[in-house]
Amino acid sequence: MQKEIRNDYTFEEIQNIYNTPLLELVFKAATLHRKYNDTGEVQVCTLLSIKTGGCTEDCAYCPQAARYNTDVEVQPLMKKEAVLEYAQKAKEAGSTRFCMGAAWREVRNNRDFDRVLEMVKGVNEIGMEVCCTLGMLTEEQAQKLADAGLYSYNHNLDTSSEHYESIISTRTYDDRLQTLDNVRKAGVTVCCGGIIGLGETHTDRIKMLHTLVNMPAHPDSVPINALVPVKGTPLANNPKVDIWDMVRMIATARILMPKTMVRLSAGRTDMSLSEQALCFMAGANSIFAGDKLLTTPNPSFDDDNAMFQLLGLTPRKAFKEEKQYLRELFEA
Ligand code: SAM
Ligand code: DTB
Ligand code: SF4
Repeated sequence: MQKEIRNDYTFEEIQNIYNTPLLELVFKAATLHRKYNDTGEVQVCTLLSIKTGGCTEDCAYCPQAARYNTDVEVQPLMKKEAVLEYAQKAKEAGSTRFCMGAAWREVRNNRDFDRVLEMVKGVNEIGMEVCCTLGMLTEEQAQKLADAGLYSYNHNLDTSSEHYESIISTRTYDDRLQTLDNVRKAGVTVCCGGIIGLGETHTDRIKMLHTLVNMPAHPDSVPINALVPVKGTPLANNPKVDIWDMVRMIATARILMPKTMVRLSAGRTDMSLSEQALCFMAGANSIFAGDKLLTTPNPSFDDDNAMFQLLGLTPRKAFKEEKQYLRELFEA
């Protein structure tokens, strides 16, 4: 029998999975999901933009790039106390993972970074999985974050290396991969995924999945974002992402990386309950909760609570042990 946890996939193999007739694809993904994960559980994560806007980069999708005329107000790095208060509230509302985002190209070794390290320590002490997304990192910076208690680092590939060049010109795909390497070396778990709706082809999506699955170890978390088109950005008029594309992407990610947390990330405000249910069926097992992502809207806590009730889902506990015995059984 073909092993299920692999990092030697060929492009053609992934293409075949991706092009499976949709219901068959969802069935396969749901079957693997059930085998490796508790399918009734969805992790609830909270995002906070700790430094907003004014970014030097030219990511065509991003409302925080200084060069685009968007409604985002520039805000300097938040105070540690305000961040910890927000994290505490998020925990009380049932969130187990707290992700702090900064509109930086890269981390610099300055007082702002020292403050972020303090925030990481504080959130860790509150008892949440603490995650950051701060742009590019050196190996030393990744180690400092690890020492402060960082659980995970989010750094997305966003799309294929070929399409990347038409979306961002101020850094390279290799820069992204280098940061991910630095994170991995520091022993911090990797959160890495992408966005659909950037004008990419199906081949670009398959290539991105190919890069993700063949990393030295599968990312522990793969966010799948649907583009949130924002007025003022070059992609403001891109067409709405087709829900079937989202489902196909999630299902393929689930089949390729059975044990990974697949996050149904940006774009949920435009999805109905039944569309989100399909995404969970196809293997998504995490969402961002709270009425704001970093700068754009997200469904409210109340709407998400109602969705969990309706679908019989429960929020996943923090640092929950995976079903180790099942893994060992199936990997033998
Ligand atoms: N500045 C850091 C960086 O780019 O790595 C961290 C923050 S950045 C906003 C985090 C991720 O948010 C991006 O990599 C991208 O995948 C996602 N993102 C940003 N704008 C988005 C949008 N309009 N729609 C969907 N995802 C978006
Ligand atoms: C990820 O992949 N999606 C989240 C998180 N990682 C940091 C961010 C989505 C941002 C959507 C646009 C905004 O709200 O500014
Ligand atoms: Fe800056 Fe990150 Fe937005 Fe790119 S995605 S413009 S690096 S904040």
